[in-house]
Amino acid sequence: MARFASLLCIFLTLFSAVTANSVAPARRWLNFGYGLGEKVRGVNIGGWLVLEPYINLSLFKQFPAHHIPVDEYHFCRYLGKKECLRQLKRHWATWVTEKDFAQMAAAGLNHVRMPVGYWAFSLLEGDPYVQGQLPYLDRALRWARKYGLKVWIDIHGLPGSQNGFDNSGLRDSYAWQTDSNMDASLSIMEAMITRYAAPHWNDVVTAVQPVNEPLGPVLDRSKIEAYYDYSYYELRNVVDSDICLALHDAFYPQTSWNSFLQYPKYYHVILDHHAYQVFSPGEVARDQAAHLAQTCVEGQNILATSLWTVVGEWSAALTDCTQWLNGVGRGARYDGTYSLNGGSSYVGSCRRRWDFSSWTAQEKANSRQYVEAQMDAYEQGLGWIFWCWKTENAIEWDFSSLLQKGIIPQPLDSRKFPKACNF
Ligand SMILES: *C1O[C@H](CO)[C@@H](O)[C@H](O)[C@H]1NC(C)=O
Repeated sequence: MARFASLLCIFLTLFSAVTANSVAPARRWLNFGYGLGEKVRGVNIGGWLVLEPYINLSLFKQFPAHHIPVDEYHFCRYLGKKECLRQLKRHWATWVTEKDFAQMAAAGLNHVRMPVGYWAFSLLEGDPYVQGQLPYLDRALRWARKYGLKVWIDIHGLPGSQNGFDNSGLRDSYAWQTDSNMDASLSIMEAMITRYAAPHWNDVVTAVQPVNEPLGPVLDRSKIEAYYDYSYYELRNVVDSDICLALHDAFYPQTSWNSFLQYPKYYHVILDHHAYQVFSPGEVARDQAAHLAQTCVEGQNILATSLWTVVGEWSAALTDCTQWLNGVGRGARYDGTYSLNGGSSYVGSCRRRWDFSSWTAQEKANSRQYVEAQMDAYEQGLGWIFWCWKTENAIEWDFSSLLQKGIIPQPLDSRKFPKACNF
């Protein structure tokens, strides 16, 4: 029998026995005041250990225009392992440095989410990916420790891809839930948790996330839940760690998780919700008032959710204009050039959106107001983690750059546009 299926049977028996005895386990001290009013304010290091074309455009522009890889899988396949490793080593070594962590701390941030692909832990037969990421991840953890930042380790891509997004490593594939890919995923999840939930990292790694954005509607939800259950078991009962388990809502309503892994039988479980308003024609067509109204709805949804909630990804984007945001070779919905799913219709020109210096004062104000409203809404829960810390040229997705431009408030809780919602 496939490992996942047999594990599931063993697990269901074992787990009910174990948890029945541990209704009130000794809670070891958590290194951050989750649930005690301390708010998560963080950034994701996107585009680092998992490449995304829109985050570091020039890496992908070395290829002929008709042969641009759409994701890291094809990036390495086109270059071959030797050259891929050479380029990625340089990228891993330079994309973030100690200075970035110092700047994060100085900006008032307290969290960093670090996405990493399964291939950093284990390669499947025939994979073009290269390895060597983990020493760089460990070095980043030591910098985070030095500047008092807490870290979530997030498996952003699993074998076969859990969502078909380019940011899973392999675009347009949805094969995560085959027996062999689930089996491989379990081993990889165990390796990640064993390595990063170890006591040695407990002062800095405060959460592990076994998978990013499993695309609920095309997957089997019961297998997602089984994978989450097993991750909890691995973290608490195998590795014996009390750090948080962060679980993405799989694009289901957050409240639909209100009877899943609940306190007090389960504890330190965080529901990770991602909030973007640019990935459908209806969303990019919203005006400022409609974007803000939706932000307030997000805050209400968080208040209705029983698990601890962190918005583990969000951005300042009011358009999908950033080049290749929707994937290499795909246009933007905002200017009507999007090519998939029946296309899109024109809302406005994308040209000026790439260049912050050409934004009008009104556009700058809208952007800041949207950021402030989101921070307020997401702090109705445990807080937020912005996507990304830095980019090459994607202004609406670049916290460090928005910080310099005065779009991100400093200090983080100062407000130019208070009370967009009634929170
Ligand atoms: C993105 O990648 C290129 C090519 O490797 C590199 O030279 C460049 O500095 C990167 N961009 C940023 C903003 O770091």
